[in-house]
Amino acid sequence: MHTVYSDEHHHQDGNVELFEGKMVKPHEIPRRAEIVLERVKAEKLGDVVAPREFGLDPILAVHDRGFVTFLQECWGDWVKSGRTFDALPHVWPVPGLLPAGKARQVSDSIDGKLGHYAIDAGTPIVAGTWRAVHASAQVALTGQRLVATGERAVFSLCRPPGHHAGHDFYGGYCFLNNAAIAAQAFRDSGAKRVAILDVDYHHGNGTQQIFYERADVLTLSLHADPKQEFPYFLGHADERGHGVGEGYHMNLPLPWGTEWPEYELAMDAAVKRILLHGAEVLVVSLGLDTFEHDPISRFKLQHEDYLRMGEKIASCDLPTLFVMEGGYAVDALGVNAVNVLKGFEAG
Ligand code: SP5
Ligand code: ZN
Repeated sequence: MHTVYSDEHHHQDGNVELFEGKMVKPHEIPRRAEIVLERVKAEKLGDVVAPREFGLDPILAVHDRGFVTFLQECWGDWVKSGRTFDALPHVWPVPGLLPAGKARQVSDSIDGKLGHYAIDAGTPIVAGTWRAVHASAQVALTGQRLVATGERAVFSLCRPPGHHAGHDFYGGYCFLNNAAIAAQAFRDSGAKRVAILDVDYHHGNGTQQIFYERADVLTLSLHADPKQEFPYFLGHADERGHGVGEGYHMNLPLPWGTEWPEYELAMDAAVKRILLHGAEVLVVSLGLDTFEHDPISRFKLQHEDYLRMGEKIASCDLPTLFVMEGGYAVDALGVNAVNVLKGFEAG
């Protein structure tokens, strides 16, 4: 299996995230991608290839133009306003703030803009953020092209991750939704039915939102119950899509403490739904923060469980693009990610 990788991710290297009431060192760090790359090479998974450049069009097929411009210009505006440290929001337009019928307006102030587009204060924007997130999307798109032109499976080693980013919002360490951009590119290169399976510990709220009213891209997410975990406000089992998209989203929330036997049952339900959809291609949002020693998560999957996860994904028998998402037990991240890919190849 080829791995697509770019060093550009190093440009996203924030100093702080707001976490449990404190400003702490970010969990989402460059070392994450390095250690996965090292394991890919050590295990001889296959060639490591550089991304091609597909430009902005496939990004704008998923994301709002004003939002993308904000991501491109944020750091410059932040610096112009006299700040030198990481850009984080501190005020948000909660739904009840505005009178009925009054639309939200984007402020001229960078602080207003940050609150407009961000869902959390855990996702720092720094000088190199746009450069890194643009490259991360190109890594996903390059993997998409390889699968669309005949590879059975490709690993897009994306960083920063993407599944919390929606049409016009960012957060949860995510800026552009790499998996959604790739899925849309599959549609635009001729696939009629696509599925996105999200196995990150956290609910893939951005992916859910982007495809919520569509029947062509089936989205499924296995995650910690939002009653207990980030992103807290959605990811419930009764969110099933809307309009023509009704029935084309599936949430499988699981409780803290989930181990492989329960996780496997949820995966079986997901695989069954993917096959029923008649998907021609599968995109996997591959988060490894379900690991028992993940520092911010509370599932209990073990190293070997990731081999089984890969076999289970292979049982869909579909051309598959793996897109890297979360996972913060950094020392174990390479082993766990590559175990999924090796399990897939054996399956
Ligand atoms: C891509 C990805 O995995 N993003 C995750 C972002 C999570 N950020 C907020 C984490 C809040 C965790 N609070 C700890 C709850 C105790 N289990
Ligand atoms: Zn996660």
